[in-house]
Amino acid sequence: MAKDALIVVDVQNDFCPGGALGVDGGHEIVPIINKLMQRFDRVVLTQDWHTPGHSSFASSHPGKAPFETVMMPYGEQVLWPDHCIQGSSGAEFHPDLVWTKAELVIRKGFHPHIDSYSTFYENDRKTPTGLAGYLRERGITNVTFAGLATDYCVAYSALDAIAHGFTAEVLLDACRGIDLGGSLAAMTAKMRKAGVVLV
Ligand code: VGL
Ligand code: ZN
Repeated sequence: MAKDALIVVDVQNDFCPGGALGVDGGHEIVPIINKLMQRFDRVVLTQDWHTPGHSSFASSHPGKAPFETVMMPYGEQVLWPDHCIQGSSGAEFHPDLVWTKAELVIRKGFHPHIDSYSTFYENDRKTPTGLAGYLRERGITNVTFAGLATDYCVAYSALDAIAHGFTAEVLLDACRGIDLGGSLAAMTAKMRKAGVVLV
């Protein structure tokens, strides 16, 4: 029998309206996720957790604006407004998120020179966060995703879950997307093709 975990991705102030990288309707998923957490026996949260001056920030690249791209040693990287800086109020979980039940908080994006969308691997696709080992050791075989943003951290995480041999589903009602240059449609198609169950 499948053993399930709910992974709540980056429900942080900076990804909600009014935040540094606010996702439209980001706050609307908070009550939905609060209910979901009660239904799952195992809940993991992820938290985007960048160093000040992180290399994924446009402000770290003179002449570059947010949402432009640069080449990093590991490939193309979108540049973001400064967001989710370690210890800042923007990096805190949304104040209405009831996350008492979470058994693990996975932080990501804390290496100054590598961004991390996926909660399994950083954007160099080589540096693991340790989540796969944690899930395996606990006998978890199916992971369900909710959170922000659908087309970045949620999608990359769901694709990596499949790559690691877990079954994965994304609860679209409990996610909101950034949608940069068609990224929402592109990543949704990619997830479907990889075998992620989109609910
Ligand atoms: C995210 C862009 C930059 C996300 C994090 O949580 O989807 N997107 N950092
Ligand atoms: Zn980030």
